[in-house]
Amino acid sequence: IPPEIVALTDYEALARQHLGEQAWAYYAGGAADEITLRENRSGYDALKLLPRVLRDMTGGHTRMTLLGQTYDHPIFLAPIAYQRMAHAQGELATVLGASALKAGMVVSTRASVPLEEIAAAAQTRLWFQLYMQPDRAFTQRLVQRAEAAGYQALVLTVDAPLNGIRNRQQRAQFHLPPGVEAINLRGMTPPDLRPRQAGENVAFGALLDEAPTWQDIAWLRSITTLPILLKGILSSADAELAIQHGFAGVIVSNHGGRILDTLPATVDVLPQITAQVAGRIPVLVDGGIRRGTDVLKALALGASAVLIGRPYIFGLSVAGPIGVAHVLNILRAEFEVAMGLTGCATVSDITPDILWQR
Ligand code: HOC
Repeated sequence: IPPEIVALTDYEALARQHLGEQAWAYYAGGAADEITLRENRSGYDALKLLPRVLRDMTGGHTRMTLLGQTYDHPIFLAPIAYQRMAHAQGELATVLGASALKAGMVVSTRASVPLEEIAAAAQTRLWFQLYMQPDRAFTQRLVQRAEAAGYQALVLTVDAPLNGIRNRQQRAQFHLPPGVEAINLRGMTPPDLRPRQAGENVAFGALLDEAPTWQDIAWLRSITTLPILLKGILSSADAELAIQHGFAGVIVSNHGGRILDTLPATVDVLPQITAQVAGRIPVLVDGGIRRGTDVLKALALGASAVLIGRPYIFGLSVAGPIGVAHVLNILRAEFEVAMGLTGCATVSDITPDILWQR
């Protein structure tokens, strides 16, 4: 690792060289004008911290419990598709980096390595991210494979029943490189990847007819004993529905600003959702987290944990498993410093009063 890489953002410029134009457009880009992509980030910068001093910090640590399990720190790896586009070993390299820092990792339905191989290489807790497929039998087999391989939770992503308008990818004429595919979906083409006739609807009467609804959740719960988190909500009404439908947790997410542009930053809607949920289930958040102070702010707003996406992909592309571990290590250390300097000895000490009110 070059010594000048000291912060997550330092990986970006290097990653751009390693990834090449198309993969860079895929990973770094967002939807349309990328307003949400930018605001996910600037939302954290706008929040200011208010330290408390002279508190007893003896025995401080970053450990936390989630869904009945203990984690060394509240930083997870978000599901990201096709990681062999960023590094030859793809998700196998990522899981080694995650294991080194004991970070929970959420593996994408569209991983480019078989989910069983990722699990076999893991020395950390894995969750499996699920896109429900119109073919229920296929979805059930996928869930059974994840259960059998030892994944500890399912993360149902619901904010992308169809893809966003990705102008940056279009301008770069993005296509998957040869040899990289959603290998866990072999034998089944997801609706959005099916060829379309000229003039055919892109959403209504097509993809949206096959998209899952709240009515499918009871079925999903009936085929698994794993806890299921709902990923991709921004509305407190949907958080309430998630509780009513038996979800074990929610992940506040706008899909990294990649699907619909001009959605609010996740950090801006987080307080309404944590207020609505009121501790009944854990609330996690992703989008825009680049600093330990961002992790601290998310927890102060009531999140139980955060997920990072692009930063670890950039680390992966530059230095494989070591890059992923380095990104996690930098962020975890920054979080510890931010806790220490605001007077929070444990994550349960992180409360809204460490956020400055103008
Ligand atoms: C219609 C499905 O998460 C990404 C991935 C894949 C999105 C699939 C959209 O590129 O953000």
